[in-house]
Amino acid sequence: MVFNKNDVDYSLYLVTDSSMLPEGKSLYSQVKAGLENGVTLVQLREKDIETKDFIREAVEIQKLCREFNVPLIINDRIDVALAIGADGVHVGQDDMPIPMVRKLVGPDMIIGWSVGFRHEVETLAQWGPGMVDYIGVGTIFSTLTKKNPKKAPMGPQGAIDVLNALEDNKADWCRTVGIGGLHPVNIERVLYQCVSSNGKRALDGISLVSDIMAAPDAGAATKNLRCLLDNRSYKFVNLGLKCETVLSQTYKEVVNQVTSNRPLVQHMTNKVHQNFGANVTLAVGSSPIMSEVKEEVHELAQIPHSALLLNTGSVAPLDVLREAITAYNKEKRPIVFDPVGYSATETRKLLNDTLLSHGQFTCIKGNTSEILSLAKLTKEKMKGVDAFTGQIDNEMIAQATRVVAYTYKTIAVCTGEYDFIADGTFGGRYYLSSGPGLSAKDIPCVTIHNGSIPIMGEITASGCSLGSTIACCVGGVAPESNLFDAVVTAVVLYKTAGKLASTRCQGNGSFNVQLLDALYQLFHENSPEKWSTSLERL
Ligand code: 3NM
Ligand code: MG
Repeated sequence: MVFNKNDVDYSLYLVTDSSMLPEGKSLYSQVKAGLENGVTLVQLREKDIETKDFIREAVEIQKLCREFNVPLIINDRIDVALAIGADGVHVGQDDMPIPMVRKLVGPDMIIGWSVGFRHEVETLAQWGPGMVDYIGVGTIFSTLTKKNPKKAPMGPQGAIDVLNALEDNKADWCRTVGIGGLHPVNIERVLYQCVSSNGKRALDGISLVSDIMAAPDAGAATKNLRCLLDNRSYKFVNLGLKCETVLSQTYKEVVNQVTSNRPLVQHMTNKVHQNFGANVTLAVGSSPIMSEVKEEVHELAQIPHSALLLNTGSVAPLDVLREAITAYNKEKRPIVFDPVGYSATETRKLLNDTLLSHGQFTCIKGNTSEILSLAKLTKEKMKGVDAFTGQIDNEMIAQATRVVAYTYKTIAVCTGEYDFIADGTFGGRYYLSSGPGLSAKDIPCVTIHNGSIPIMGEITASGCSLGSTIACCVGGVAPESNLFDAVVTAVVLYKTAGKLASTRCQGNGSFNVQLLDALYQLFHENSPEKWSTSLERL
């Protein structure tokens, strides 16, 4: 085949496996169905086969691929690739070293390499162009397809690290495909989240085995994948900074919608927060349900206007949390994530990172310690779960909030005397090959202030209950609404209530009660033109 290896379309890369074919299907028929419906690259991967049989199969599949003008890559077996004149080879970290592969196959053949870590990218960058043409970035999620996996799943965050390493090392010639456990339920999210931090690079495609090879209808499966790749719009979010010129109008509208829709807010939260959070939810016109039952998460997620508050202060078992994330993501219902004490211990960090890689969150809310450590801007351990008290300026907090929003493609909220809210959602758009161009420092961010309210830090669960309030607002607005506006409204409402309560209370006992009363009053009056906070766009 005459093709320019620089023009290869990596968007939908099928890797074969003859051990998982459904009854009545052959390797040939599955690959053909894939090619007919939008597969752009094929890799023949046979782990247990005699050379003679591999060659016979490779020649057959090569003929098929040529009919569709799609390149054929051979896994591991450089001899087979050379013997049949394949278009490329793919090797792993434990296979033949890349410089030797290149020497054997010559300059024109595509070479692919499995990469999971930054140092591997540094190596390929040192080799320079002309060695590795593309990398399989993985394993992204756990998969049963690869026997004896040697790497732990990296999640989208690990893939972002690899993309960043490519950018940092100026390896602009190297294309990328994500691989490992990719299925329609997570592909949009992976494409959406995996963008280098400078905004310049996104994945060039996805590579997968079982979703097509094991599909009873491989044609339909491929068509579905093709749709996800071509749509480029993640319907989970529906955003873009609107935050209308007349802010009080925006707040009023959000409160009106919450009032008429009365969202059900499922709380998976810590024991300290449970009772107060339920009362705060009621105060802002919503219904709380404090359920940590795995069996009912899907049912709850299907209720119109449901939302999930996931607070990791003291937690339900991991499988329950993961199932809840899966359920709310599946129904495209909002999740507010509160990574309590993110960096207080290694255990908490690991738990939170595991959850963050498991799903898409509408909003991530934390105090300065949590947001700074999520943004990797501080290595300082938190003492307990209290907010960071060291010297820190607002510019740095704004930057950390933007980094968290950008990294997790979410609306990030950092609480403190000044609250910061950044919108990293890009309106749900996602990209192949080149990213949105903007980096974290370019995304919208606002700060909200109404003077210091020290007593806010003297009661338990005040931060957690802002999480409840946000969940009520993002759950309560109409699905086509701007969720950034909903988050801003929740923060402004809560802050105004805090201020009002602080002028009415006599100590932290009555502050608790006054805070609930103030929320109730402000929400039900719904006269935001009287609210005391100021909002500044940064
Ligand atoms: N390589 P599925 S993961 C062949 O991480 C392969 O390098 C991987 O199969 C890597 O799409 C993998 O069925 C298997 O999860 C991917
Ligand atoms: Mg190999």
